[in-house]
Amino acid sequence: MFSVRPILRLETTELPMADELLKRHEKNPILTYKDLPYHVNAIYNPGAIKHGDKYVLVPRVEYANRDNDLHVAWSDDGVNFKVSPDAIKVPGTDEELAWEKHRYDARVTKIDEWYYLAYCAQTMTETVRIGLARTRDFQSFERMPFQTPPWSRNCALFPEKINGLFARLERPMNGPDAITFISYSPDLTYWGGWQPINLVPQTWTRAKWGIGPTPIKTSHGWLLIIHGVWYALNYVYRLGVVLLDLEDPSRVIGQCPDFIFTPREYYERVGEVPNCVFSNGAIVEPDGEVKIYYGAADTCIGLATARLNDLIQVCLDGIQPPRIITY
Ligand code: BMA
Repeated sequence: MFSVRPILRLETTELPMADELLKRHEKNPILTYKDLPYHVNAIYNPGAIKHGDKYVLVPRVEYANRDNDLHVAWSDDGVNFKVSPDAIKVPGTDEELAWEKHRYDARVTKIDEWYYLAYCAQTMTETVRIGLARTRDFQSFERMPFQTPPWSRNCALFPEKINGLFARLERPMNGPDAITFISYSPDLTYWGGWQPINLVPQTWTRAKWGIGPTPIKTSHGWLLIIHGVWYALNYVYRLGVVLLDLEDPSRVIGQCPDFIFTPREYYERVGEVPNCVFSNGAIVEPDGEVKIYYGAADTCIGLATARLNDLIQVCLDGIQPPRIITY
């Protein structure tokens, strides 16, 4: 668990505006299609974790035929990554592999000595469900049972058992009625006890919302970075943050009403899917810095950093009443 220094009530003027909590890295975008040794369309939406003293990303690579698969990228400093030229191989029968014409949006969770990758497994005809693989070293991978029937996306395992059971978040549907659920399992095969995660809807999440990276355990609750979507001319993808109860993570105990990150830079505004920042990977450093890796415009990868304390604070500040503007 990441225990943070006690949060003092900060003067309003000292706490950055929600939209200024994350600082973009000066080397952004840190990975682009040019980082593969052959012709690809895009690299984005990486899962992220530390393995020993190495930073590991599991990005989605979109090839020149527009199939998608997961690769591994390694770094000593969390900024300069080298991407493996080959996709991760998850052994499977023909039937299993037919579910996985595309693999993408992996959330990486360490439980005991295993790293689990919960990813979107999508067929040729775009039916999508959650696949699960595990590895100890990011070199060889074992297949685990499919986690859901179709349709489900945005899944992450919690990094420890809760009340003696594995726990996960996933979103069984798409569209405005899509609800993120928590469920529990004794063995990562049989799941039950579904409970919805009841966020207070905000305008910027109204089209849909889903989880971001694997939940982060803190002394104040499970910190969950989310994505939220609403229309401009097209969908606009932004990031937000909520806090879930440690014992019963279906309970939202804090929620920042504002988004904390929104497309502003050229590489976030322009690309395959414009106006999109989407994160499924974050790493918390021992000093409380959170490295948030994100896909920008479904085209490349950016890095933004925040203070864990600040992210918790804006959740605890709570749901603000609607701002009433009088003319
Ligand atoms: C979501 C997922 C993400 C993608 C985003 C924007 O629904 O498919 O992988 O980055 O849309 O296209």
